[in-house]
Amino acid sequence: MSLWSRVKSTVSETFSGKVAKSLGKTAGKVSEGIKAAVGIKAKLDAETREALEEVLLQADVGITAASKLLDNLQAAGLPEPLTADRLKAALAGLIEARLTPIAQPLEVGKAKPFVVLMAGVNGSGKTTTIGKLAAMWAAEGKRVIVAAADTFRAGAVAQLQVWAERAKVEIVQPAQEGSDPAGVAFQAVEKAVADEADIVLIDTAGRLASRKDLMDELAKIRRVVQKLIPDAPHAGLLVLDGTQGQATLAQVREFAPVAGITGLVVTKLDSSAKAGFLLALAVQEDGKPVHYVGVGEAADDLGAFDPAAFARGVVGLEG
Ligand SMILES: Nc1nc2c(ncn2[C@@H]2O[C@H](COP(=O)(O)OP(=O)(O)OP(=O)(O)O)[C@@H](O)[C@H]2O)c(=O)[nH]1
Ligand SMILES: [Mg+2]
Repeated sequence: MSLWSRVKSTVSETFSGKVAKSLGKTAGKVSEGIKAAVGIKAKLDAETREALEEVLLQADVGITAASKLLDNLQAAGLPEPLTADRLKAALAGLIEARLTPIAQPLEVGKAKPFVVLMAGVNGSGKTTTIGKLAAMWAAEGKRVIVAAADTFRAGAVAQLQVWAERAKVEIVQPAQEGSDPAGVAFQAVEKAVADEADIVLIDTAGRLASRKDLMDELAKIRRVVQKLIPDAPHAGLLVLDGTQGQATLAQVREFAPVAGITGLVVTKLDSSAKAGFLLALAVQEDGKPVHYVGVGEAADDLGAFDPAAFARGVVGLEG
């Protein structure tokens, strides 16, 4: 290893670099598949197209998004002989273009306090994401309060407490296990108003959308918070487990109306072999913005969704 590359690898890695690396599981399949597909004919004919479609489907891109990408690729008229590198570069450009419209930052300065409700299925990464966001915003000098409104799972409050201590932010906790989650959310927002805090992050218990009683509870949290601030929660973030691929699309449809979902966070890209599902999210007509992606369990393993880094990472292009 040269001195320079050793220096580069020890100096703090950029988040985009982390994203590219974290996509290795998906990229491995895509990269090998592209090489094999191009190896057949070195041109983009029907047979190559079919092989590429198979590659995209394996990465969980989904049939609709895969067809659109391949139509774009054919329209681009790639020079022959087609090489894997040329194809990867072209595909990365097209993927980036598809994802750019849904890559939108979350503007937390729009209200004070800015109230964020987190929702999602069990284990999707809600509490971890709250911890990471709290750490990030606190480091920017914002005053953050987290609300432990997961009063359902034993250990959920303690888990959030660890994150709150680490991020040095305040936490509002239930009086006892099983307390009304809406009450905890109310108290946290009330405190944020009194203390002039900038951001409130409300953690909620994981739930399946098929449980109407539990979904009603999310609606109740929103209603109760609205008694204090009529246009709150200002953001409803649905946390999607990136390892679940296409299965997350149904979660978006089901949670959106009840939980007032305004945007998405995609976690566990580092463990996912199905990261292509973000393209399926992007081609949906009501495509929700993706604000953040998670690439690991540490506090700094969360960052804004960068479509260029994602696109290059997912096809296995360096840097
Ligand atoms: N590798 C990896 N693991 C993650 C990421 N985000 C969360 N996790 C892990 O996923 C597991 C579940 O995370 P939690 O934050 O507890 O998920 P949750 O949605 O709050 O879970 P419930 O409250 O039980 O519904 C934990 O082991 C986290 O460390 C990520 O981006 N990458
Ligand atoms: Mg949790």
